[in-house]
Amino acid sequence: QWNLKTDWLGQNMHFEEQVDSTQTVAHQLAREGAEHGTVIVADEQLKGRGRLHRPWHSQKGSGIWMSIILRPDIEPHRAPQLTLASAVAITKMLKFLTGVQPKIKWPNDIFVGDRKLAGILTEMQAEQDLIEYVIIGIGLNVNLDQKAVPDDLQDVATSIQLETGKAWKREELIQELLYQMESIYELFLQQGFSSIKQAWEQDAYRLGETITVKARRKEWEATLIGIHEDGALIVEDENQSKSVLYSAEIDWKK
Ligand code: BT5
Repeated sequence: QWNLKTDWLGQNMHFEEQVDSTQTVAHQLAREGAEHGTVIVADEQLKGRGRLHRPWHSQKGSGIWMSIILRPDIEPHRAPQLTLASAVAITKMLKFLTGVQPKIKWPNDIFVGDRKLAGILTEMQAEQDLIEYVIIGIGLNVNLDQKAVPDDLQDVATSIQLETGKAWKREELIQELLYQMESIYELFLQQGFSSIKQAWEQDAYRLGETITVKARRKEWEATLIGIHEDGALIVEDENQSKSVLYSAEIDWKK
């Protein structure tokens, strides 16, 4: 049914009509021992979630709502790099298949113009210095038309259909997405995050432009310089002083 091009990613695939959240299902399966590369896809989520318990709108049939269980043999502090690697896989798939020109907003958003097309939620279970599993949640709006966009997201969200003017088969997108994810994951494990840095920066949003940074309980204007070898965000303030940030929110004036 899925016609996957991967060696291992998604070879164990669970499809659900309706779930609260594919993340919750994935945590459950991972705790029960689900293998590395297990994928959960749902047609509809009733309680899709983003970071910090923000809701993720996941209407029936309108997008790819997916969670991937990984068991990487890396130090836990490197898990956020998997978010950036996944963003690169999503942009590659979009450029290759749909012609949409996506931009990555550090750390976990995919934008087209000023609207959000996709978001990534990475969750990890670790004991001391050992990762038990990582779950990569991907929410990608596919066939969401303007009428179906909820009021509070009217100026915020977009979909592949809205950008290209036609409906897309989700199976085809998932097939390519998993293929790109698998290749990038293998590169990441073999050669480290720095091997993906260039691809990330190539599609980064607002590189060299002024953005607002919220971090360390402060908020300031800075120039977006890029990312460090380990995926941290690099910004420069007006006094040419650089900051390397592992946790931050960035935004820009619309
Ligand atoms: C994210 O959070 O962007 C991560 C979203 C991950 C969703 C996937 S779907 C499969 C898996 N199962 C889950 O339950 N979750 C994952 P964050 O950066 O916190 O952004 C959340 C914000 O995005 C919300 O506060 C809204 O403003 C906006 N938003 C909500 N739904 C959206 C949608 N469908 N399209 C665009 N923006 C949306």
